[in-house]
Amino acid sequence: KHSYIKYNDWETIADWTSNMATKHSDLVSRIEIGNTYEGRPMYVLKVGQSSTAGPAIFMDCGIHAREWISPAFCQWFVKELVSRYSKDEEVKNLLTNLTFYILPVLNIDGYIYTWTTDRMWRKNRSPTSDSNCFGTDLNRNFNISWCEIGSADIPCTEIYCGKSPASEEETKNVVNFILGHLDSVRAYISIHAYSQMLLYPYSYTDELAPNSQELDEISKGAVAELSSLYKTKYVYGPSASTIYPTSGSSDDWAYTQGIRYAFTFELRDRGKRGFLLPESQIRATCKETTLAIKYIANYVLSHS
Ligand code: 0X9
Ligand code: ZN
Repeated sequence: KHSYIKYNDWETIADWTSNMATKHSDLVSRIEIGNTYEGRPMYVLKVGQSSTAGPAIFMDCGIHAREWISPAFCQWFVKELVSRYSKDEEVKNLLTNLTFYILPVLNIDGYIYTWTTDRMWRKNRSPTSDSNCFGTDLNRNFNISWCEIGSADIPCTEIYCGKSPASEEETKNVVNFILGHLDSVRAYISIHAYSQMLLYPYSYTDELAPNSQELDEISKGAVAELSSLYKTKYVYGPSASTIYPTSGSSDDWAYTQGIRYAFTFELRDRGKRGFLLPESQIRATCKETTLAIKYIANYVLSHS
């Protein structure tokens, strides 16, 4: 049975996407963007008052299979939007004037594998040139400085970049969706765990992004909002120097497609439980993160 304060398995999440679209058909529709390597449909929930063709925000969760708090957050955020639409002027204003595209689990095959076989699995589940090793790191597979830094062309590593840029079905489906919506998508937000960080481009180089000052200001505001609830400490900054350099990541790719507001969140905690964040922390983590995302959404709305 689905719960916002538990980790849900994929089947439960898939049913939930269908139910949200049915029960809240005025605000939510479900879009299939293609299949995973193992053939499962990938779903994006489009949330907003469908009449408006305004700006849009794309958010992905669950690129990395073991980061269970990430899909939990995407589910929570959709619930927050639909349940507060009629009672909360801020949410009403957001949903009237912009569209959220929310991908609750990007790496579905990997997510299922963490439930059935290996809780610490990170990558997707496609075969590689090494018959002993499976999986590409989808956050190294995008076509931006592909396989140059903070990634490896060795299939058995956790940061394997894949056999070519966007070689993976999951990557291709996201790329095609974004390219098809480039006229409206103003922000790309990728949700990971853990470390309590808010990162903005670039990650593939130490150079500062053209609007890095603006991204820094937004991050400062978003982190202030997040911390206002439970005093959770976050650091923010350019990804390469704040966490470590990576190439082929989704945020840098989106940014170089012209999406000027690109962010990666690393949610709770700072390492005590790490990827095994207890269910008792889902509610607080989702509540504080919601404040940060709303802050970014309000900024994007008033600057587009
Ligand atoms: O290594 C990663 O992909 C991210 N850390 S995680 O522990 N969730 O795997 C960090 C990504 C930093 N790079 C970008 N923001 N591009
Ligand atoms: Zn991650």
